[in-house]
Amino acid sequence: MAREAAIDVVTLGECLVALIAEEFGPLASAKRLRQTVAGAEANVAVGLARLGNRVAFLGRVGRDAFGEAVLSALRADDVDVSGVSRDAAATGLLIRERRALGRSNVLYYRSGSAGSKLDPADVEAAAHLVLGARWLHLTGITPALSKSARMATERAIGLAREAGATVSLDINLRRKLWRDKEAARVLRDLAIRTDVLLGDEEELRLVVGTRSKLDRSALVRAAQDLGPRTVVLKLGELGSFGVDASEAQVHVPGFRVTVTDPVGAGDAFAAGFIGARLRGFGLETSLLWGNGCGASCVGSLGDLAGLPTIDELESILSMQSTDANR
Ligand code: KDG
Repeated sequence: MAREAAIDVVTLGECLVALIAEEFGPLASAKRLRQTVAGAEANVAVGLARLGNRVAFLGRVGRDAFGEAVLSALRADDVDVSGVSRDAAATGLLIRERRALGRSNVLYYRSGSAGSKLDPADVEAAAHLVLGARWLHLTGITPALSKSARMATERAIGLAREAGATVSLDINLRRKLWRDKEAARVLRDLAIRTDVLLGDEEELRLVVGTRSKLDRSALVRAAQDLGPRTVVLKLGELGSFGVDASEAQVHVPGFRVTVTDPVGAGDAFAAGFIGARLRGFGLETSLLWGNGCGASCVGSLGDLAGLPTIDELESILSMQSTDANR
């Protein structure tokens, strides 16, 4: 008898409070910091929930006010937080500036945080959620947090494999958390065991292990050779490029959009892409959904504010046709 999945997607990692400078410029002179909630996997969880999916987030937060803030934000979007426990350590915090041009500097206050204490026992305690899900989404941030968080990631893959769920990995290289050499080794080892691999050019090159500049086609092919059936190269404002088991490669151009805050766009993209896949859409439409969610996200300050509902996404998509229709 077919098993009715209680949850569509499970994801795990560290959800933090983010204090984001409201005005542009260096953090040292920021006057106002806006309190929001962030964390790549939690962003994807909220993005998928807004698209109508049943999503569970696993992790730890502190028994402090910021832990409360994280839980309230996830609950407000109907993300299942039954797999989030409260830890004696503090909830992780990040503070970031806003830049009109170039990357924004980020300060992390997360070493030894509650989120970094995630361990395989947390995944074991939520095994029913992972075993009942259709999809497990991971990012390269969680294994960079601590040895126990890395082992939790491994355990989640094991359970998802047992359940026959699809496993995706968004590389999300965070150089403030680990060195390239270790990141490449660990992330390649994870990529080998995933079905869907997402990353930008630099991240895919790191995982593939090449210093040479490959063209898009060769890069996604090389990543596919590691094991994932589907590889997505995120191109920012230029859209996205992907390959899947059909072997066809597709480029879907990005949306023209006024950028208020680019951070979180990659997570929004992942939510859109996975959301489309879960509805049975092909590669091209899934890339389009990813682009649409990414474009919607960058229009608002903070990672979560601009994540679209399904109605909002449909209205965005009606403004753009795919390559095939041009
Ligand atoms: O992708 C956005 C994330 O970078 C942000 O929400 C914080 O998860 C985060 C991190 O570890 O950098």
